[in-house]
Amino acid sequence: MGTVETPTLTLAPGATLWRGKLDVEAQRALLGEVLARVDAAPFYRPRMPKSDAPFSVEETNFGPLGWYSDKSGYRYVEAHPATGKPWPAIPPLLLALWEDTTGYGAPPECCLVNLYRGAAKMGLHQDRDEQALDAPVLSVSLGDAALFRIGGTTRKGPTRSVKLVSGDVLTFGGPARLAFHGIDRVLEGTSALIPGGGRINLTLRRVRPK
Ligand code: MD3
Ligand code: FE
Repeated sequence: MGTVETPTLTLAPGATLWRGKLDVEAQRALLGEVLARVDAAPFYRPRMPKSDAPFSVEETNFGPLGWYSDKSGYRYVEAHPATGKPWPAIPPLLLALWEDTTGYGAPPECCLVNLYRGAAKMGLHQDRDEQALDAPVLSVSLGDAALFRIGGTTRKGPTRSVKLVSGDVLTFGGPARLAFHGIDRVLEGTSALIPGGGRINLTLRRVRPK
């Protein structure tokens, strides 16, 4: 699928960076699959639990379950909050990538799509709304480069910063599955891939046990 063999980098035990895994042709093909689905499931701005403050990131989802956040809390939902329709199917290119890289014996159930424009960022957090914590998480970066931060499984303690560029793929399994992570900032204008600019991150997760 237009993937290239590049050295993989271990960022932390269980956290693997497949730098440049998708070549530009594969990035364009994947972006096409993403944008075709965004027409039916448009980006919306989630809100923080309790405070109701808007995220700086816009989101949508593909797959049987979508990750959603509003004043009531974080949860997985089966339908788009604005259209009420089921989320579009996960792009086939991503299902193939999941098989290729994770070896997990069941497909992902959620593809969260994050759109970063302007000053959008994501604070340090853990992904722990899933029951299937034995499954790895897979992330694909498209568009502008970003500064990604990853630490350990407690909020305090050392972190490291890694620049992610379009076509990079990350997998987080085992001890890295509950690592704190976030996006400090996006380096605006570093890629021309996305119409209108910005960065799209696709995160694949298994939610329920096999
Ligand atoms: C490390 N998204 O949506 S992807 C998220 O680039 C999220 O949009 C970021 O964190 C983004 O929850 C980072 C990299 C990532 C995703 C999931 C992880 C890193 C992870 C799960 C466990 C550990
Ligand atoms: Fe996360």
